[in-house]
Amino acid sequence: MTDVSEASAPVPLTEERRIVTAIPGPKSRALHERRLAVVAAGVSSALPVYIERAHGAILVDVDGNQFIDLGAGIGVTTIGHTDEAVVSAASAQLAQVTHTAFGITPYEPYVRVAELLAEHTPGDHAKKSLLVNSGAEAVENGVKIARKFTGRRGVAVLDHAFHGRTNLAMTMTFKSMPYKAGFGPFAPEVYRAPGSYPFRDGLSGTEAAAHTIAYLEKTVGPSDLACLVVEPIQGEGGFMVPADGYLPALQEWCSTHGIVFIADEIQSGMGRTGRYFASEHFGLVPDLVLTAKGIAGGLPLAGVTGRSEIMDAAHAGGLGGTFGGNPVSCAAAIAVFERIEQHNLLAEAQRIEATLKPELLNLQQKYGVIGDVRGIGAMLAIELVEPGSTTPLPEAVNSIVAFAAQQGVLLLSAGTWGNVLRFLPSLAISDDLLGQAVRVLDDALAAL
Ligand code: PLZ
Repeated sequence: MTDVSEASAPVPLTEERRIVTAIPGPKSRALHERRLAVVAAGVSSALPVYIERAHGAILVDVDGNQFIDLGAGIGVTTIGHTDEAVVSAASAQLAQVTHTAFGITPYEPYVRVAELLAEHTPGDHAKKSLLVNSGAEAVENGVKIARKFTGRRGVAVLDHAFHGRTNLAMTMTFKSMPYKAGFGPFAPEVYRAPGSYPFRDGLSGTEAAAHTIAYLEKTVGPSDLACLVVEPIQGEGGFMVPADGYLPALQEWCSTHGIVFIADEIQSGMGRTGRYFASEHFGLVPDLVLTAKGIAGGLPLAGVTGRSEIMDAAHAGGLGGTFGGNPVSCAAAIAVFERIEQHNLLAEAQRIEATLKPELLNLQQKYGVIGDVRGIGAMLAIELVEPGSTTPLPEAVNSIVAFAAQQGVLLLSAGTWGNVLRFLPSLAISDDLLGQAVRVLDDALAAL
């Protein structure tokens, strides 16, 4: 090991939940005062406890409180916070070469990440990749490449989608508040169709797909569509697992009409659901796969990976960016792939589902407000409604999130109506910590 990685090696934390002050504690409150003076109001924080350290599935704040992290930085630290392999690979790369701009002078780690993405994304066809910095940038580039390849302009997306916050990605995102309100004008040529939301629409996959397709055929027509962009399991929208057969029917329609089928696997990918990509659960082989979040263990990196003939449609120099595929992020990503293989982390996602889902189903028996329990692997959710109805209960979600925070459990909400609690822990979380989190959730539900 180099001096650098030794200096930055994390001191082991105790794997425990521990609350020693009011939440937020005095140091967090003081930091929050400073922040309010200088950080734009539009940037908000769900839980304003300021984090000083993190490891595995534990966050430690500046006041010494320790939280069980069921959010993993919105599905980013999938293999755990400050994973040793990621820290040492990134530290070594940082000391070796931090930046050259791949578009000026290239380096090996970018090539290696592209090889790993080609190997692990669905399908055996020849694949190529572009690396960028964020999920939104991957979305923008996926659309850009699909347009260039097809010579068409239309972009189809689904109800409840989330694709990012840049102008095109924001346009493709469903929800107005907080993502879009007042931020127009929006990008042209984006067409939104109904999707599959079994809890709310009660449709089979075939029926829901027929709706989506009929809607797009009437409103835009397939010959004007460059691409259809779907999250195989919608993330911010509320972890909806589409009905059986829905996604394959969409993919088939796309391939019949020469529409590029793009899977936004930014939240659902990189092992989160117990397969490398959620597309695999549905038998999909997308033309392009978008990755970000979990790919680099917490460092900013995102990718567009897909059929070589589509990816190569863009002329030399047509794709790029200053920081895209940064060497330190690439080194971290290589370590993430190795870690998933060496520690059989896909099985850990299955373990988390096997531990957590039955507990959530038990809670559903006990509390009528849990209308639906859904998800795959370490991407699970409950939807809270007025008992016996589908009327959303966002206030209940807010109270549970606040209650859990006081008890040292960080829970994230989601959903178009803000009435979904999502569980997306790191795959490193122990069954013991999960059990503690469930007991806190039980108490929070009882306290409603
Ligand atoms: N596509 C499916 O989940 C990011 C958003 C957090 P970026 N989701 C978390 C927030 O409040 O902005 C996301 C996603 C899917 C695209 C994105 C966008 O990825 O890396 O945040 O740009």
